[in-house]
Amino acid sequence: MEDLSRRRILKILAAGLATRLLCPRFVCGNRLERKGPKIPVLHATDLFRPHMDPDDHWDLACIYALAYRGDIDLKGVLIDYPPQNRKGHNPDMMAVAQMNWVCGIFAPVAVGSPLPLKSRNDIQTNASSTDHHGVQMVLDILRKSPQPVVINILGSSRDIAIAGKRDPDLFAAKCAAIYLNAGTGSPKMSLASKLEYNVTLDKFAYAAIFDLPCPVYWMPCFEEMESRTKQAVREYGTHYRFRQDEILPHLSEMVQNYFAYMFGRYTDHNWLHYLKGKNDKALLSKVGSMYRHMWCTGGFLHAAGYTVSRSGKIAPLDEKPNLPVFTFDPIRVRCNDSGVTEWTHDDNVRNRFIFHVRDVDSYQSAITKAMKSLLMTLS
Ligand SMILES: [Ca+2]
Repeated sequence: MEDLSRRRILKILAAGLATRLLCPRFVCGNRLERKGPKIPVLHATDLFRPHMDPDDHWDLACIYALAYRGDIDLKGVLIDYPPQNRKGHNPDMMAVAQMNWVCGIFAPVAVGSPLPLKSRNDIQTNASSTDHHGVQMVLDILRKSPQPVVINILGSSRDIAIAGKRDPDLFAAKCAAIYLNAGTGSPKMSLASKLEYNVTLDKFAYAAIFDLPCPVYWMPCFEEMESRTKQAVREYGTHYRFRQDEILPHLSEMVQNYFAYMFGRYTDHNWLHYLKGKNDKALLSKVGSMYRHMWCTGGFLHAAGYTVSRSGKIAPLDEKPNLPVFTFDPIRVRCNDSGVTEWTHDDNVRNRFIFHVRDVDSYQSAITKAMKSLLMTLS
């Protein structure tokens, strides 16, 4: 009996070693093993139930897929306080609970400040501890993390701006990078330009992010607001779109249920049983035929150490892949109190970068394929 167990253990160890030798960088299969330490990530998002723009639910699934693969250590999810005119919308704790459960991880979740900034240096000294639920989470995660943390901003910049202005030394030491998904990437915005939605959520906060003493990877949502109506891919805008049935039917039954629970606008508390139930095929087929506008995917991959080839392959950055479909270029950038930006290329700058689409013809298909392969790793 003892011999049999020993033989089985040796067999398992030998199989593990063979897998490592056969797969050059990562272990084969869905659960990947990173060479270096996982990148700590804090995800700040305007994720609501019922949903507003469902792109944040797609983004949440992508960030959890990176955590599930072992690329990142998801330190927490910070959800914006619902905008003033959206009283029926609550921070979607249930979507976070579902993704935590699907991935077998335990990321905490907090809610952002309801108080708009009064200036770009406003740290809201009179705010209550509930007002600063999210700000405290940001500061706590940065203080406790042995490694510097990447912060993704997908909605309002408010909580990250307050945290950064309250403790700039902490941000200098412990914020690895902010991936700022907001604004327009035209090199010189006119003062009359229409502001992008995430900027309008808190203009002072958006401006404050450009002041912080940490690297900022700026991901303007559009090159200019006029390109939104044309829906074209532009060099200095992250926007792309995809038809949802390019990806949805290829996902696991549970992940399809995660999306259906959001698309169905359920506001009950049945999140676990819904996740484990049968797929609502009629609902999934209806939403499958709809297009989804997206922005943030390239930044998630870049923060985790990847880029995307023009054919849609996710490629490690340290292998310096040929012809990536996007890069981040060093820039000198200024943002005034009204959220109006002005920037120029500058190879000497080490802490400000702009997202640059290197091939506008293949970006949309490449990034959609990359997202599909990422989400298909979730079981
Ligand atoms: Ca968003």
